[in-house]
Amino acid sequence: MAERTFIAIKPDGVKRNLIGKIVTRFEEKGYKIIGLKLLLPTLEMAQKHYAEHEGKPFYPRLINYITSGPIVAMVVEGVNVIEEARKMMGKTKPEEAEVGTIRFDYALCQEYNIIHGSDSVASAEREIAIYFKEEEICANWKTMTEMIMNV
Ligand code: IDP
Ligand code: MG
Repeated sequence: MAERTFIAIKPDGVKRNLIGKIVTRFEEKGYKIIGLKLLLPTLEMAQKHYAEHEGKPFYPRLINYITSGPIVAMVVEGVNVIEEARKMMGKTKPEEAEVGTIRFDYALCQEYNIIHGSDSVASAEREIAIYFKEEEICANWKTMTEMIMNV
């Protein structure tokens, strides 16, 4: 069954002009992008997003980082997309990420690691609601493959 996940190209990804390359990976994989926008996260958005990390030593820097410039926020739909997008991203520490993953290929360190992806159905729903209004999600259209196959 199709799932939705929240993907964000973090400020370092935008500042390094990697938007196109990263969006392309999700398009080429065959996922359906049903929400997409550039926005500057507010302090409130960042705090909600990373509430699970509040109190950890890296939390203040994480909040600074994520509010330091625009992000590209995406809602991506597909079968098993939550788990597979995390695989495409690679592990949090780029040096532990597999060759060919987004973080291995582009990230310079654990702190500035280019991309965020939800880690569960519950996180995906929660994170999508932080960054998107329901009417900003365009779910009611068919990819070319769906059109041709008449599904
Ligand atoms: P994830 O993004 O792979 O899910 P989390 O452990 O949820 O990783 O951490 C959220 C984000 O916080 C990371 O992507 C990274 O930007 C930052 N971060 C995590 N651990 C550290 C750390 O030990 N030092 C600095 N930044 C960290
Ligand atoms: Mg996480």
